[in-house]
Amino acid sequence: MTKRFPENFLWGGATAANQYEGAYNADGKGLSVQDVTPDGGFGQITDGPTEDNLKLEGIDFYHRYKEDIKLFAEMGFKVYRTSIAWTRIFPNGDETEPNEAGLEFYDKVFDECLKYGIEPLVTLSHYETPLHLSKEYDGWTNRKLIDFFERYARTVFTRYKDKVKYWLTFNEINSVLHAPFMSGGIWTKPEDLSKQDLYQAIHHELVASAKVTKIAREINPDFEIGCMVIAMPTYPITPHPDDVVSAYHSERQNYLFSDVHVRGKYPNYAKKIFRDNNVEIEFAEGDEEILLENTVDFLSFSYYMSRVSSAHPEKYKKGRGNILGGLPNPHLESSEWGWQIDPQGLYLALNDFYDRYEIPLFIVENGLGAVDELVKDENGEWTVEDDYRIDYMNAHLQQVGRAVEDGVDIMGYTSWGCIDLVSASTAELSKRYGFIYVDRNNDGSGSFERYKKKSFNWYKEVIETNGESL
Ligand code: BGP
Repeated sequence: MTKRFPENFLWGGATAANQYEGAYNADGKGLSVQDVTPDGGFGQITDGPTEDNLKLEGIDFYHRYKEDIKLFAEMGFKVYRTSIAWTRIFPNGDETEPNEAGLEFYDKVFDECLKYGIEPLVTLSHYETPLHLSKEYDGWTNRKLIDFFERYARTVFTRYKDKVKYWLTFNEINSVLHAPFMSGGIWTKPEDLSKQDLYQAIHHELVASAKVTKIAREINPDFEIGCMVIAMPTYPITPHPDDVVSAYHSERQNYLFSDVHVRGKYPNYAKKIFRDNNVEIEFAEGDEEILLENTVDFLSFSYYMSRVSSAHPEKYKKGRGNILGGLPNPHLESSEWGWQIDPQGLYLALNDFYDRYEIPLFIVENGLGAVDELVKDENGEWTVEDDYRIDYMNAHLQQVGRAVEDGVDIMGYTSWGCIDLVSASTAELSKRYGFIYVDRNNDGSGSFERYKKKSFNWYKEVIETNGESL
C-alpha cells in the first residue's frame, strides 16, 4: 500500500489561549478584547468582564495544562498549536517591560509539550488584542501597534527560541474584514468604520507580520514562520458567467492577504479593490522593502466550509448558514450551526494554494462543532459516541491524502479544538470540537473534568498508522 502521508507529517490539534486558558486576570494578565465579548466575536461589547462570559474561566487549561498535554501525548500528537495571550506578556500592550509571570507560564506549557516530543506551533495573535490598545489606539488602524507588536514578538521569540520552532503571526488575518473588533482590535463600530481605515489596519498588520518575520530570523534562523488565513473556496451558484465572475471576485478578496504574505507585495487586482472602495493605502518609508524581503516560509489556513456566490444574491433564499455569508449549497449537509460540510472543498483549497504559491502548506484548523452527550460505555466509563465527528474528520483527511497524492506539499494537520473549548463566534461551550470532552456547560456549571470521546482512540490510530487507517 502506498504511504500517502509523508513520514514527518505533523499530526496534532489546535487551540487558542483566549478560548481555553481561563484565569483571565491571574498573575498580572491584562484584559483582552475577548474579556468584553460574552456573546462571541460578532456580539455586543460590554464595559468590562461580565459573569456570563465563559472565556474568563475557559476550560481552565491555565491550571490543568499538565493533564491536558498528557492526553494529547497519549493520542500521539507530534505538534500542538496554541497561542500566546499577548496580555499575559504585556498586559496593556504598550508597556516597555514584559510580565515575567506570563512568560513563565508559557515556559511551563512548552516544556511540558517537549517532554513528550510534541512540537509547539505558536500563534502570536489569535483574536487577543489587548483591550487597552483597542480603546486607546483603535487597534490596528493605528500604526503604533506595529511597534508594540514588534516588542511583544521579540520578547517571546527570544524567550522561547530553543523551545518553539514553528510560529504563526496573525490568526485568520482576513477575518478582520468581517469582525474588526475581535480580529483587529478596532474599537470603532463596524458601521462607522471607513474602508480607508479598515484597509489601512490590514496594511499595518501585514507590515507587522513581515517585520516580526525578519526579527524571528535574526533571533533563530531555524525558526519557520507562517501566515494564517481562512480558506473558503467559492463556487458559482450556476454556470452563468455572471455567477462565475462573482465567485472569482470573492475568492480574490481572500487571496489578497496570502498574496502579500507569500509574494511580498500587493497583487495587481488590489488596485481596483482599493479604487472601488476609495481607499489609498499610506505606505511609510521602507514598507515596500519590508514586505518584499520578509515573506513567509509556509502558508497555514483554517478550513471549515466552502461558500456559494451569485451575481444576483437577492434572487435566492439565504440560509442561516455559512458564517461569512454566501448562499446555501443544496448539495451539502450542514452542521448544527449551519456550517456546510464539504470535504472536497479542502482538497480544492490545498490544490489552489499550492498551484498559486508552491510553498509548504499547513492545515491548522478543521473540525466539526457539535452538541455532544456524555454516556456510559460498556465498561461503565463516561464517554461521547461521536461517530459524526469521526465521519467528518475521516472524510476531510481522505481529501488531504488525495492532495498529498497530487503532490501538494503539506506539513501537517491540527484539528481545531482538540479539547472542548469556548466557541469564537458564539462564545458557547455547547459547540464542541474536541476529542476530549470537558464537563462545563453554557451556564458556567460543571466539574471541569475531562473525558475521552470515541474520536480520541480513532485519532490515536490515525496518527499511529500515519494516516493509513483512514
Ligand atoms: C476559527 C477561529 C477559531 C475557532 C474556529 C471555530 O475561525 O480561528 O478561534 O474558534 O474558527 O469557530 P467557532 O468557535 O465559532 O465554532
